[in-house]
Amino acid sequence: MPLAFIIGTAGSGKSHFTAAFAEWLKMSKQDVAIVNLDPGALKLPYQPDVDVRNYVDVGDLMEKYNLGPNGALIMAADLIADEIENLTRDIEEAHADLVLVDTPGQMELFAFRASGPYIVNELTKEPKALLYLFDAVFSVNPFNYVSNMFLSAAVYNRFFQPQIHILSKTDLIPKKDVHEIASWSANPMALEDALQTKLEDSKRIFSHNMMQAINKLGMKFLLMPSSSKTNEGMVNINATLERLLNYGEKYTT
Ligand SMILES: Nc1nc2c(ncn2[C@@H]2O[C@H](COP(=O)(O)OP(=O)(O)O)[C@@H](O)[C@H]2O)c(=O)[nH]1
Ligand SMILES: [Mg+2]
Repeated sequence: MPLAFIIGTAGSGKSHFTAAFAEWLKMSKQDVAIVNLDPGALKLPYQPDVDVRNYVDVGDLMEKYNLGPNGALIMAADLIADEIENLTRDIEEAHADLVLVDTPGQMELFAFRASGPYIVNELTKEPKALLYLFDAVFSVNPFNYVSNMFLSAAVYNRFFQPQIHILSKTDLIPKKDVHEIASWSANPMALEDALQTKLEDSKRIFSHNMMQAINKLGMKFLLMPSSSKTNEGMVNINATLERLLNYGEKYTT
């Protein structure tokens, strides 16, 4: 069964997106399972079908190795890799047509340590994709937006899996800002204009060079607006995911 990994910076809305998208899929009669891969999650907005916390306990690690919360979280992220067999078995037992995987709160613990790409590779040999979340509130500033673009490219460079780019929490910003951010993803000139208007003359060369790097790296994607509060975007995201994972077939046959 295909797997979709939800990824993004801390607080970008991964867990709530996972919950809302799963609910939306269930209402559309899709058979979906949810995996929680965040060993540090205290409260989740969904009931996971598979939960890494059954195998890796951050509290136990703090006690056993005399670690603080950060050290224990790093250790926990690495230990997930040892649980691949258990997680794979649990996922198979869920018998779903699509599996949504909510990844650890702090993205670097997953994307920028050895365990993350190992887990993504080993968890299944079936088609998979990453859903990378851009926080809308953070992305309103074009410089933040560009930082996030580079981060998403760094994530791609770690996993080399098909990646869908999502603008999360759009209910928190005005519609015109949603359109503007989406226009930056569709049109590099619009982004360059937005950067230029925010800069003093002396710094404009910097933004110009940055745009050249973006164009050279081929960092081209269409950002898909979404809200876990209003379910905006779920239809489009699902259609894109279906195309990526199943070449246009439904998850359920
Ligand atoms: N208004 C609104 N708030 C959201 C949305 N998605 C997440 N949030 C809030 O953003 C915060 C972080 O969300 P969470 O899903 O825990 O982020 P994660 O760390 O990436 O898993 C929480 O307080 C959520 O209630 C959304 O679509 N709309
Ligand atoms: Mg989370």
